[in-house]
Amino acid sequence: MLHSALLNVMIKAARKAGRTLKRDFGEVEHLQVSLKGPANFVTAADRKAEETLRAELIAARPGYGFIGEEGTNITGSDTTHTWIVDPLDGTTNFLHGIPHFAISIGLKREDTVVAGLIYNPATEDMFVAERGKGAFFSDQRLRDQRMRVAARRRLADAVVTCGLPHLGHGDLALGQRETSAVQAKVAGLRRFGSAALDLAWVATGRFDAYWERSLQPWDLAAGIVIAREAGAIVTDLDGKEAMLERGEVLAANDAIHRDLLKTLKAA
Ligand code: 2AM
Ligand code: CA
Repeated sequence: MLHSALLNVMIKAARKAGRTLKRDFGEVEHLQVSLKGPANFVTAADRKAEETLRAELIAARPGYGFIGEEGTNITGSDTTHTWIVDPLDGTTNFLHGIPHFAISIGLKREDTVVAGLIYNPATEDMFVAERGKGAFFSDQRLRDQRMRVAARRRLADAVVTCGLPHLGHGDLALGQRETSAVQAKVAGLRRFGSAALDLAWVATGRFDAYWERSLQPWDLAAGIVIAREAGAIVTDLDGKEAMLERGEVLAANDAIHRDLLKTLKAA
């Protein structure tokens, strides 16, 4: 599979930032025993990755805007295009030496995300999509396999992943009502800690569905186009299109999406 010039730009940037992140992740594993912990080190790794991504993406598409989780906010001369970037999604996992984290790069044109890339440097899992052109997966062994959401139609067969409120973040009572309601109906409920990878794993069919609240645009942008191009229905928790504005998401195939939306609304 030959990727477009646009995807090649995104892949090159992600691989470059990913090499450094992977090296830093190796260091973090050794820092667990120090009293101060690796927090400052991780913040530095995060910033360094954003700086690499910004430099690479702006060099390749000079006019585009750029919004990054670590605070970069550039308005470009071409105001129709904006990169929406999370240099390290799943920071808590990274900090704890858990190899489930990702670089997420979305490209928004006007109000639509038209391209997305999610890359886990620890496993080299890479998920890419362009609007209208399908979604593709590659890793160390597999090259560019087309992705498709899982075909399971019943909640009773579904393995569902979610995000959960945690210390100082989100509505704990609502989270508990929602997880209880879903738990009672599904084959399994999971919490992996990276919104980007949760969406990517729905696209590959590993998870049947994913929902979460209290997210930021950079957690979601790339994953929205990747999941959609793999055949997922992706909406906010009202069943509408305001995922980025409301910071919430539900992604699944049509049948599971319909039933899960009903379950969540009733919770
Ligand atoms: P992060 O690792 O880049 O912070 C976990 O539920 C998901 O929520 C992760 O993708 C995490 O991204 C994201 N998230 C967004 N805002 C967050 C916050 N304020 N605290 C913790 N996780 C947050
Ligand atoms: Ca994030």
